[in-house]
Parts: sequence; structure tokens; C-alpha cells
Amino acid sequence: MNPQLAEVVEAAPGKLAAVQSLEELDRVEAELLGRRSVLAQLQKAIGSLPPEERPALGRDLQQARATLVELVETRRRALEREIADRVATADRVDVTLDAFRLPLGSRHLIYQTIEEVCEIFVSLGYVVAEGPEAEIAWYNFDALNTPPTHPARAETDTLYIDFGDPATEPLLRTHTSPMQIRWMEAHRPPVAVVVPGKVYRADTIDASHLPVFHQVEGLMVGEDVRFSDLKGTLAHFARSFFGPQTQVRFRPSFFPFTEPSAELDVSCFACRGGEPGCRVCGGEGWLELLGCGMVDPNVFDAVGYDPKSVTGFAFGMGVERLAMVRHSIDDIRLFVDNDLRFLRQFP
Ligand code: 2U9
Repeated sequence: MNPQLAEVVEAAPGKLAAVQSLEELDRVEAELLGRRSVLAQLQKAIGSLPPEERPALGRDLQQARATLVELVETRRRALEREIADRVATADRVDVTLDAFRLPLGSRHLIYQTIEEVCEIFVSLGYVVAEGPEAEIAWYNFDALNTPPTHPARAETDTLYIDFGDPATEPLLRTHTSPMQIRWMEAHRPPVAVVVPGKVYRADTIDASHLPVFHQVEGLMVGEDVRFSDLKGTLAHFARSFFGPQTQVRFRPSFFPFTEPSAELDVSCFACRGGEPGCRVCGGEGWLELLGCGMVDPNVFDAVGYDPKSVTGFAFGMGVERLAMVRHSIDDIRLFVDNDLRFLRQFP
């Protein structure tokens, strides 16, 4: 073989072995096989050789090129594998490392309470329905036997959304009752529904008032639904929620949408009634729990039910109050302070 070519071919493996990157390999390849390579120079010079020497050099060139191409490609494949291995090693995942754990939160006590209350009524055959928080006066007041002159509709009591036209002016619902009106409009009796959700009042914040709080209200309508059904249902609820020893008492009350109306008290679960200075009931022996009553016939008229053929009872409870009574929480603001020291006590 031509000595110059032999030298190039002999030196090539060493040069290629030293190559560590694909860019470097491209440079060495150009040096061995490119336009300025020994091969290219000899190729150009072939024409100036005596004709009898040309075939030998031509063969040498062909053989040298084939050898060099093979060497370069072998190194390229090896290099690509080395690089892939290097990346895989650097990116290796240690599957034995401890997992990165996100701190796990829990449902807010108010929502836990809503769920528990609803479950008790679902077990009695009620369905749960939710409705809009922005309502119109018809659903929030008029259909509930609460005429425009009623003080609950005063600007100081209800949060109105000022859209100009008082007839369609939206307001933030002051109770979840408008949803029971919507429910009756959409369903024939018998009806048994509980409605949980946020309600809004123009109240000043203090230890027992928030302008946004939660209610669960319930409604049962059918033929021959009686006050005794109301008493049995709510006594069952009180015992499910506070324990089987719980006593209940009903005191007369007034609500525009029920007649007669009552408030339900439960016997104090801490002193079981009448320990002077009890930290839960203050010695009263009773805790105020919720309001209730027989649905006023005017409400049935408003939804197109015949008050002569159906009767019903309704009740409403403040969820914050329920949770405060049960857990001896003395300040309603704790529910919205988002202090984890409070929230973590109710996982
Ligand atoms: C319809 C008919 C009647 C729902 C009722 C109460 C009594 C009641 C209060 C409890 C504490 C509100 O959250 S609170 O401030 N509610 O005392 N609610 S009867 O009566 C209805 C509801 C819907 C169609």
C-alpha cells in the first residue's frame, strides 16, 4: 500500500479512540476523509501519475477509504452508546428513596357537620338538594309568606345586589328555604328534601355572628303529615347527632313561613340537665338547637300545591351553631380564621 496511505490507516484507530464527543468525531472524520485529507490529495494527484501506476493507487485509495469509513462508523456507534449510558447514569432514579409526601389536609368542620346532618336525613329517605346563593326576592321572601313590609327585607338585614330594577334585583339568600320553593315547583308531593348551603345576612361580626354562615334546612310534604311526624323526626335527628340519651323539648316560636312554629332544645350532653354553672349549658340544662314548624298554607299556595290536600313540616338549623354546641366552641369566628391549631382538632 502507498506508504502515506498506510500511515494514515495505521494512525486512525488511535486517533478515533481518543475522541470523546460526536463533534470531535465529525472533525476527525473530516481530517481522515474530507476535502483536505491525505486521501483527497492523493485522489487529486492520481491524474498526474504515469498510467501504469494509477490502478494500484486507485485500489489502495478505495481500500483505505473503506477501512477508514468502517473505523469512523464503529467509533460513532460506540460513542453514541457511551453517551446514552452516561445520561442514563446521571438521571438514574433511586427507587429506594423515601417518597416526597404532601401534607394531607382534611375537610373543614362545617362541611363534616353538613355531611353528617344530611346523612341522618338521607337514612330517613330524604334527598339532598343544593340551590343558588344569589336569589330573587320572590323565592327568598314572597313565596315564603314574607311580604315586602317585613323587617327581614330591610336593607339593614339583607345583602342586595344593585342591578337597578327592584323587581328582578338579586339578593344573597338569607336562608336556604328558597331552594325548597324551587324544589316544590319542580316536584309533586310527597316531598322529603334537605338543603345545605351558605347563607348571607347583613350582620356585624362578633362571637356569635358571621355575615356568611351555613344552614341545613329540611322539608317534608305529603298527605296527612302531622306535627307528631315533625316531633318524631327531629327527636330522632337530635339523638343521632348528640347521642341516644338526648332529651328534646319544643318551645313555641314564630316564623313567617310556618304555623305553628317551634324551637327545639336538646338536653345538655355535658351535665345531662341542670348542673349549676355547667360549662356547656351554663346551668340551663338545655341547649337551643333549631327552628321548625308546620308549613304555612300560604307557602303551598305560592308553589301551586293545594293546602287542603297536603300538609308538611319544615326545619332549619345553623351549622356553625350545631358544631359549636357539640364541640363547646365559644367563638364562631374560629371557623373562618383558618388557624391550623383550631382546624387540626377536627381531622
Ligand atoms: C319552606 C317552608 C318552611 C324552614 C325553617 C326555621 C324554622 C329556623 C333558623 C335556624 C337557625 C335559621 O340558621 S338559623 O338562623 N331557621 O328556625 N327554618 S322553619 O322553614 C321552611 C323552609 C322552607 C318552603
